[in-house]
Amino acid sequence: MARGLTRGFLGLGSNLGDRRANLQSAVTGLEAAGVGVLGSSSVYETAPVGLVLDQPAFLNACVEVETELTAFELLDLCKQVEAALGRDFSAVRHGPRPIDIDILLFGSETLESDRLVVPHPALCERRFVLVPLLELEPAAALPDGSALSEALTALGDDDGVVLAGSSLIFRPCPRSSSP
Ligand code: PH2
Ligand code: MG
Ligand code: MG
Repeated sequence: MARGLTRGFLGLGSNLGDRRANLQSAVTGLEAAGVGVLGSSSVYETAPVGLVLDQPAFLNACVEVETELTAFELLDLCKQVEAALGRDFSAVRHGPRPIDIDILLFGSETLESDRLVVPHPALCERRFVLVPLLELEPAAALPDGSALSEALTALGDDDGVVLAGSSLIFRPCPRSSSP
C-alpha cells in the first residue's frame, strides 16, 4: 500500500568551507534524491553551542520537506548528502562540519531508536534551530500540540542568532490576479 507523503522540517548547519554554498548544496542534494523542498527560512549566523564552543560560527537554516520516504529512509538520505559534502563522521561530536542535516519534525511522528529520535531531542533548547524554524512556520508544534513559539520564549533573549542571508530557495511571487 502506498505510504503517502509526509511533511517535515530539517535543520541545516555549516561552519566549515563556504558555509552558505554548503547549505545550498544540501537543499540541491535532497531535491536531486526526490525530496520536495517546500520552503526555506532565511540563513542565520549563530554562535556555537553544545560540547565544543571554540569553533567557527555556524550558518543555520531550516527547510520544510515533503517525501514518501520513512523517517529512517530520510535519515539515510541526509547522511548520504552529508557524506557527499565532505562530512567526516569520525570527527568529534558537536565539532566543526561542512554540513549537518537533522530531522527536526516528521509529520506528527514520535520515534525513539538508537539511530534516530524525532522530534529532534534538542529542538526546544536550541535558538539556532527554533528561530529559523519559527520564521518558516510560526505555528510549528510538537506532536503533542505544544507550540514551539513557547519553547523559544522560554529560552529568553540571546544575541547568538543573527539574520545573515536570504532563503535557500527561490520561489517567484504568485502573479497578482488584479490588473
Ligand atoms: N550544531 C551542533 C552543535 N552546536 N551550534 C550552532 N550554533 N549551530 C549548529 O548547527 C550546531 C551547534 C551539533 O549538531
Ligand atoms: Mg545537529
Ligand atoms: Mg546531525
